[in-house]
Amino acid sequence: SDYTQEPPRHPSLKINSKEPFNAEPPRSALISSYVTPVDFFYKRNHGPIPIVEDIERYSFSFTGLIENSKDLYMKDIWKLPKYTVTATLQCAGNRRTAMSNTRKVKGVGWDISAIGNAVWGGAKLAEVLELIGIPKLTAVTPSGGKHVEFVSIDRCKEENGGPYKASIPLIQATNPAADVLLAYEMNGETLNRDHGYPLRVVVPGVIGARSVKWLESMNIIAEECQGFFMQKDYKMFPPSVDWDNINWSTRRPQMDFPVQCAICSLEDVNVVKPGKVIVKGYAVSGGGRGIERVDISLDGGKTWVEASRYQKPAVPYIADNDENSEKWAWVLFEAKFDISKNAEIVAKAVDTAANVQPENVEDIWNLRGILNTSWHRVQVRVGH
Ligand code: MTE
Ligand code: MO
Repeated sequence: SDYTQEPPRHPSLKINSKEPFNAEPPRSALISSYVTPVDFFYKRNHGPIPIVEDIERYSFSFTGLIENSKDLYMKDIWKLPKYTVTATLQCAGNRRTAMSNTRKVKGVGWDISAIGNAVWGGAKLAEVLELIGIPKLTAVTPSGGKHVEFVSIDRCKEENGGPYKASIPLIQATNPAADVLLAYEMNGETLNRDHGYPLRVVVPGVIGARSVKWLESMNIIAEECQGFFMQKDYKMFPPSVDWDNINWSTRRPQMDFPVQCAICSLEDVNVVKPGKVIVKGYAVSGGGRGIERVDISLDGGKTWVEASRYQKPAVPYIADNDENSEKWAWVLFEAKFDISKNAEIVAKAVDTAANVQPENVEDIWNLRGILNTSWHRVQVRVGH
């Protein structure tokens, strides 16, 4: 593996692992704008960043349970209508460090910023699949294909030097309302190398691991992808399962992410002056479920106050008339308080299906440290 040709990155990113490059922005960067700037968007990789030099010659292949295999070029993708979807991408490992602090877990450590909200531009996967003869809303092809597998150009050690891969059900891939994109733009600019240049998958509402970057091929397959990241990782186990008694086949690959929120305006180490404190952060849920409410407590969860929420209705350059165009995106929340003494400030969100975050991280502890969605707590000291 070769890390000598990595792209330049913003110096304020906090590096959790250098090779492969895994980094997140400071908390405050996430709340300074509704759409996360590309430079401050977390970067989650499992190998060196591939280089695609000749965009004219770049192609990806379609194989598997279809009549005829086919290669598609960027010009085939650019020809299709361009959709822009505002979607929050979140790594399943977001907030892992806090889970590991209660009982050790395996995986790259992350604070609360392995998440970002971007405007992705590209072709709808449902329309790309039509090019190879698979109609919209297909659950199974005549030859028994039920999943679409995305295979990358990159190479990673978990796959023994093979490419990163993942799959989603064909019915989701062919459903235009699921907004699955083959994206070539991020925030109105050409996708950069770190985020998947020239072409990546974006699966809104689903853990980031399924949004495969640097597409090399797509396969129509009968069973879900058997790759490492589908079968031996990114599964949610109960707290009783540890490395000596794990049976990976007993659990399904995680897809939708659960309701989540975090406070980004404060750090545990903050000493604030008595008076106004601003509690600001993000809240998001998976599967297209919106955020119904964000509750804030100044006394460790005994009493609560509702925060105000902000979500952009639609950005001007979005030529999309879907009324719900922001349903895959986070909301930013804010509440102001007067504080005079030390406090444990807590945030918890409720989604539109009335799902709530679990109170304690211990109850959702799992050996891989995924989906830490416990109430987010910040200890604030008041000083003079
Ligand atoms: N795709 C490839 N080819 N290789 C990877 O390592 N990482 C996945 C996903 N797609 C990955 C990938 C994971 S775990 C996440 S969380 C997201 O990409 C991160 O996307 P980002 O780096 O654009 O934020
Ligand atoms: Mo991830």
